[in-house]
Amino acid sequence: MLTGSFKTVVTNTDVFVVTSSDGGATWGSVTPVLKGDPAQNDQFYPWTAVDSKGVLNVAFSDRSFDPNNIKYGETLAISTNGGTSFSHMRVDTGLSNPDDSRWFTNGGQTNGKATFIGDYNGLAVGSDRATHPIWTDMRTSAFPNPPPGRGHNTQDAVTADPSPAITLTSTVTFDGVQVTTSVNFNVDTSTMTLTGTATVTVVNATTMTTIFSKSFTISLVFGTSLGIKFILSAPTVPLSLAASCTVSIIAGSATCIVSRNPDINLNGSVDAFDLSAMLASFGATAGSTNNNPAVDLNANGTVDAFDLSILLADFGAPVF
Ligand SMILES: [Ca+2]
Ligand SMILES: [Ca+2]
Ligand SMILES: [Ca+2]
Repeated sequence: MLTGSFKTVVTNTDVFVVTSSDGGATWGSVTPVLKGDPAQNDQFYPWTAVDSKGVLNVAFSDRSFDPNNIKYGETLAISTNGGTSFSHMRVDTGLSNPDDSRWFTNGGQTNGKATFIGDYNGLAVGSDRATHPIWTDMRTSAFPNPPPGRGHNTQDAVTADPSPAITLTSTVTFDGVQVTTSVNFNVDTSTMTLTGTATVTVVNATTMTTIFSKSFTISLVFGTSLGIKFILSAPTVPLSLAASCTVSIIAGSATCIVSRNPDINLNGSVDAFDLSAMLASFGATAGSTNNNPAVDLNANGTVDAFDLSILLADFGAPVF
């Protein structure tokens, strides 16, 4: 029994799985789909679907993204071991406020009427193993000017492909050369791996003569972080360049930033050697006795905080 205002009641519902292998005569242990911080606040309206490879998908509304436990997003949890453990990802791109109910409110005001966000969510998996969670979405940005007497009457259907292609081609002029970075990756959420190819091409910005070109084969496990960073090195002479690439599994996108190579000693990792090399020249400019152009990562003529932030952001990232 709940007493007092529904606005002030503290709730913390969760989503669980429990299995039976004998037609429901007996049941195993109850397993929470989310644990720790991701399970904070309310998770509700779960739906499950199993794909052709036996991967268990569970989608549900999730208030863990709002510290106030009001707005909800949508989480997709994935188990490759029959529900013993789960990885999870957020699949919505904007939170919904249940007080913006489409049926009984007007412009976000409840007008003393009950809010209503539907009776259940849905989830289906196609023969291509793409998962399709569906929920009542009430973000105001998608429908900022609802008709009079209606709430923010928008609903989204969202799909999450287990093997989406992530591609990027970007060209920048840096350090007097033109650098083109392209990536083409696939994501396998059942093995949590990112695989594909990346190419870095460096050409003379004036003559367009190729100075360096290399294609990299990449396979990286992204784990539960659902994001990954890696460095593509382009060992040009006299100063080695690099593209620092970040892939967001959730956004399905990649970005690559070109700089001088943060793996300053070219030993295959961005590490303490590189940091100490930078600190030895910190503050140096062209005329300084301790100047080292290789550690001026952004090529602005000074070994400065910009360079340090690039190195720290790349610290520990694998170098190809
Ligand atoms: Ca919870
Ligand atoms: Ca290094
Ligand atoms: Ca600099």
